[in-house]
Parts: sequence; C-alpha cells; structure tokens
Amino acid sequence: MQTVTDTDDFMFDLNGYLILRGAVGAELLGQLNAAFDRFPDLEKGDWWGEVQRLDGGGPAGVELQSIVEAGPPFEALIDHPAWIDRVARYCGEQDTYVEGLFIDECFASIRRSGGFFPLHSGGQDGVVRNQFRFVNGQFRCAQVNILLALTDIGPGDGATRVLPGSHKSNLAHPIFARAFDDRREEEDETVEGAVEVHLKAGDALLFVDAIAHGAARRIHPGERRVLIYRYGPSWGATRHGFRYSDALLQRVTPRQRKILQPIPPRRPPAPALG
Ligand SMILES: O=C(O)CCC(=O)C(=O)O
Repeated sequence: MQTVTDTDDFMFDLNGYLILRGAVGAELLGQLNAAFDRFPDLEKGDWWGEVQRLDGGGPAGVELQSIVEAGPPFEALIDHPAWIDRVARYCGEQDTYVEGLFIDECFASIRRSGGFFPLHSGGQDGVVRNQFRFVNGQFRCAQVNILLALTDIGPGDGATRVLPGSHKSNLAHPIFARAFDDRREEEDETVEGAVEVHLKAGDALLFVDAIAHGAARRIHPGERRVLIYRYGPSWGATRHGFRYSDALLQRVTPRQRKILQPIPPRRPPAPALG
C-alpha cells in the first residue's frame, strides 16, 4: 500500500500528474506480459469474449477495450494498492453522499514503430467529464487515469507526453490550432512545454485527464505495451457502452465489484411465472 503524502498532493495539484515508480511488482508484471503474449490476433472490431479490439484511431496502434475481462492479472489492477487510495482521493467524491469510484474505460494498448498519439485535452475547455477541481480542501476531479507500463519506455519508445500544469490552463496550447484529426496524420515532433514521461516496466503514470497529453512517436522497433484504467466518480458510465459481465462481477472481490458496478441495477421483482 503506498500512502498518499502531502508532497503527492502538492505535485498532483501543481502538475496534474504523478509518477508511481515500481507500482506493480515483478510477479504481476510477468503475468500481465504473459497475457499480452497470448492475446489472439484480432481484426479491428473483433470480440474476444467480453474484450473488443477498438483502436483509438490513426497511428495509436492496437487497443483492446474492457481488458479487465481478460483474467485475474487484469482484475488485480482494479483496486491495486499502489494507486487505489490516490485515485479515491482525487476523483472518488470522498466524504460526500456519492463517495466511490467507477472504472469508465480500461484497455490494453500495443504501439509499434511509427505509432504516436496527438496531444489533446487541457483545462481550457472546462470539459466536465475530465475536469480538475479542488474545492473546500478536497480534490474533486472527474477522471484520473492510471497508465501502467509493461515495457520500459524511454526516449524513442513512444513515451506519453504531458504538459505540466495544463489541467489549469485558460488558453489552448497553440498546437491545437491544427485540428486533432489533422494531427493524427502527422503530429509535431516537439510540443513546446510538454515533457516525455519515461517509465520502467512496472511504473505507473497517474494523471488527471484534463491535462494536455498524448504520446511521442515510437521510432524504435518492438512494441510499447501499456494498460490504461480510467477512474471517475461512482455515478459515471462507461465511455464506450461496455457493461462488465455478470461472470466478472461475481468473480471479483466485493471491493472490486463496487468499483465496476458502484450502483447495482434496481429492478422490480420478476413477475411470477404461470
Ligand atoms: O498512449 C499514450 O501514451 C497516451 C494515451 C492517451 O493520450 C489517451 O489515452 O488519452
């Protein structure tokens, strides 16, 4: 269990992100990588059980959505001790009548040479779903992401780029003058003010989705493997309409179930048969 320190809070408020070094240990890391090795070869849109290949578009690479359905190593991440207290503190509506978390999107991302993700987001639009807020001594963010590296991600490996402090920006970064879809074709190689976050396998990047972020182009051969779990308040809905399966909801711990289904459906009793 990693405790949340005053320094964490200060840096998260200031920059909009934290780097959690050694978040996941060697055993779980090995299980996750072994699971990636066994992923079937899916075409875009194909389903594999409850998991669907739904790529983020353009050069982002392969994305397998609702990856929490892919087995126990992915379930272990739902409430992983390295980050669960932090995400609860930053976006879990703590000390309110709707306290609790919900995972509104979770996916595996595999990015090969040439892949990148254009910069997007930033505080300037005040988008409610991903907003950064601090009110009356409490963090009230609406979406906080965990990006877990399963491979080392250094220079040339397609590192995530963040623009520190941009979760509070009033003005759009000038790069946004070019439309996102145009930048999907060809992103600027450098983005003034942005920093690449270099991670070792097992490190996690925690960031509020309001921060301007994306990923630099991967130029090395091989692949970059990450998992992204997006957390938000208990009353959220999944981004793409996935519903966690009954089998998964039955299998996980009560605490994990509460993060996947904070509000169980309320239905009238089934009519008597006959
Ligand atoms: O792939 C990355 O490193 C960044 C992903 C990203 O920008 C996103 O999922 O919104």
